[in-house]
Amino acid sequence: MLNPYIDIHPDVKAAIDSGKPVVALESTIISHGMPYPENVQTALRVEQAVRDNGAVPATIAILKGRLKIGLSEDEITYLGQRGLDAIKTSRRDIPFVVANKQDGATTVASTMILADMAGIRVFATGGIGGVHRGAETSFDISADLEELAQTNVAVVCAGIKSILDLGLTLEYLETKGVPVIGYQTGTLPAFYTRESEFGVDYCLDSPEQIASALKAKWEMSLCGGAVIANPIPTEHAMPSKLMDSVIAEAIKEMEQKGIKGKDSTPFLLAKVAEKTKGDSLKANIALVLNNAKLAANVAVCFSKS
Ligand code: PSU
Ligand code: MN
Repeated sequence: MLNPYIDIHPDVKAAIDSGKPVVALESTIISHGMPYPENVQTALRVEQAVRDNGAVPATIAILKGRLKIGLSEDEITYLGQRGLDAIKTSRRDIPFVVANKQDGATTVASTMILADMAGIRVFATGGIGGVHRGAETSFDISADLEELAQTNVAVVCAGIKSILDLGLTLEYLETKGVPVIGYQTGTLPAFYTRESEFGVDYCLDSPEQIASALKAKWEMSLCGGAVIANPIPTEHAMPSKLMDSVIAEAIKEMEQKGIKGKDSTPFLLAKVAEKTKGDSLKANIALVLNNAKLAANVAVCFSKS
């Protein structure tokens, strides 16, 4: 039974009730991941990409304390305009945002939680949180990883962004039993670039193969999610040397300013966009659209299986 805090958009509800494919989309990427108005334009284009590929989009957020599964165009615009004034909401924050009737932008972790409440199994975003560089002293490990360990939602992303420690993030996911699937690639994509020095656990070439692995996992009650790493389209990939130096500078500035905790990721994303004069934003938009398409294809196959 659904909890009394949830509102499901009628189109999403109709799709869920009739077993049609649905793709969840997060909202921290809208409020904290991109500037206005690109954030709103992108969120609407991502929804359209899901529709164009045969699934129903459900952008997830908390508005005035209500858990929203599927937003209207006006609600997406509202959230995009609120930007950093919306509360970046991860698992620990949900009850407070709800009790105080606030606006919360959901991270990967909390989007997975709300998608699961509504019975949505496939989710598309740009990048997931992970183990931050220097985590051996800062202990900064995203709650996204713990969520992937326990909640049955598959997350399509463009791999792991190198603001994070890719190797440690993979180790953490392995410990927690979370598979990292490369879509048509054996190497882990690093968000802005198609490749990194790390491999994926499984290279799968089709949405059908991904859907059947997910079905087998969950039918055996093996709890938890999966990371589906989809490389950025070649024409939008950024030079890896450039990104390495930009990210290193951004991390240095973050340390000098003493920025920590939940502010780290939004700070780094904004700095990288600033330092690449918007090129990284273009790449970000292209990869999210690409992920929406793959997620819709997987959701279609999953709904038939
Ligand atoms: N990575 C991106 N773009 C984003 C995020 C991560 O490339 O917008 C957001 C996602 O919502 C993710 C969150 O769940 O940042 C992780 O934040 P933290 O590291 O504080 O857990
Ligand atoms: Mn963190």
